[in-house]
Amino acid sequence: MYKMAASRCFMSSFRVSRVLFLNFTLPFVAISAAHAAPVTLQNPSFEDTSGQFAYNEYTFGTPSGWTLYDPDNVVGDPDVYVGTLFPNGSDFFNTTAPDGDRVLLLFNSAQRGAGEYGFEQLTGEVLMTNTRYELSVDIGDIDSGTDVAGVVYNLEGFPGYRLQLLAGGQLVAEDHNTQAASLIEGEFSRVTLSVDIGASHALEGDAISLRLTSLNTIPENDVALGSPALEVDFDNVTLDATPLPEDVGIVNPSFEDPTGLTPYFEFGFGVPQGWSDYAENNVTMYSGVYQGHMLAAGNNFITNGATDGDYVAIAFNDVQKGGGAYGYQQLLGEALQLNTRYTLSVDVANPATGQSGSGQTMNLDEFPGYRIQLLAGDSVLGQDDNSMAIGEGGMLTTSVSVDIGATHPEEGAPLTIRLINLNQIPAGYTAETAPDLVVDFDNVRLQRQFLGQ
Ligand SMILES: [Ca+2]
Ligand SMILES: [Ca+2]
Ligand SMILES: [Ca+2]
Ligand SMILES: [Ca+2]
Repeated sequence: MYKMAASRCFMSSFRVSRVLFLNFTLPFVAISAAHAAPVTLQNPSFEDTSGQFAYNEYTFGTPSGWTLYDPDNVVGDPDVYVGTLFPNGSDFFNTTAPDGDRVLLLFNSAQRGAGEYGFEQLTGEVLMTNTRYELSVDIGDIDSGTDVAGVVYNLEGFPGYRLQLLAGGQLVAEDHNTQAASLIEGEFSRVTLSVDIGASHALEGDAISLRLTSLNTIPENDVALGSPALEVDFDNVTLDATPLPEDVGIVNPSFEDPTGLTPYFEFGFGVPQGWSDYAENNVTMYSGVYQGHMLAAGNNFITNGATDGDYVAIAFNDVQKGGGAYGYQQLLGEALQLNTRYTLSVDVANPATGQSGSGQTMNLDEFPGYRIQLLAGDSVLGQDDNSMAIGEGGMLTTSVSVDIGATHPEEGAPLTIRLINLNQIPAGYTAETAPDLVVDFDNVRLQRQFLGQ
């Protein structure tokens, strides 16, 4: 049926094939932790005790770099202590401090249940979009014990904790005691609060602060525990900001737009909107070399149909076999940026022999090879040169990832994507005996991820 006359007059018979739409969720792209940028914090491990009152293994007062958070005026009672503890590895905790010598101490025996309190810190950073923030801290559930002065403390149970990430004083994300059940008496546990800020956020540009508190909740089994003092300890606070991948705009990335295409049964012939012709040896000038899109129904050339939407791009050839690679390219409205990872993903199909809507069976038994390229100016930044073995009727996702460093000769040059049918004659065939040589494409995506300076 592809053997249409060059004049492209249309057959009058019409038969619609059964249409199945199957969509696949593509796997989440893992974000490389290597690009996490730590946010500078003051006294994040509570080792700086300047300005505090030292007493045996304790210091009392507000740790340098931190600000008291005490909306209910819990702190100030003589039996509420905030400051630091030097765990010796046997009393109170089974280990020494997770980092350095000291940990933050929030101790309360006289204002139990009187309100949440703790410390907060304003960072020098502002909230950025397209960024993952990870606030991590070691949380200690202190056990009962005897201090250097010989005083015995009942510290059974745990009063709860809260970690908060704020911008402009407004809450961005919090961990409201979600890991309490996994904390162990006498141990520290590292807890991470993670939040992804997308392309927009109401608090973008506002100064980031973080807050660590004791919920100061009286345990349900308080009497059985002997009405213990309520204490939470913290150590080794870190805040990482990792740029998230952002989508780069592509016109008609899934080939759903029929604009400018000439319909013919499940096909639309022509160069899809947003894309332009790419051809070696002017191969696409020949009748019998078809570009366009195809309604990719399941069981019709592509077993599971289009992976995104209803249509795929076609690069079909039954007359110029081996005559030169061809396909599509798109010049993007995006210039090459330094210190950036670009990841180009394309679904590539090897259509199987099947019957078109016109009733004609097409022999597509082999595969002529594909090439996916990302260019800046005239330079190929990265490519997949036919690395995937795609079974007949199958469609697989390829990913081309390239890291651009601090300098690049094509900095500022516009990016181009190419989707190519290599048009290679399969082994064991000649140009005369080869089946029709077809590659299909769908779901083109390009992401950029800032790698840091
Ligand atoms: Ca420490
Ligand atoms: Ca405890
Ligand atoms: Ca599509
Ligand atoms: Ca095939």
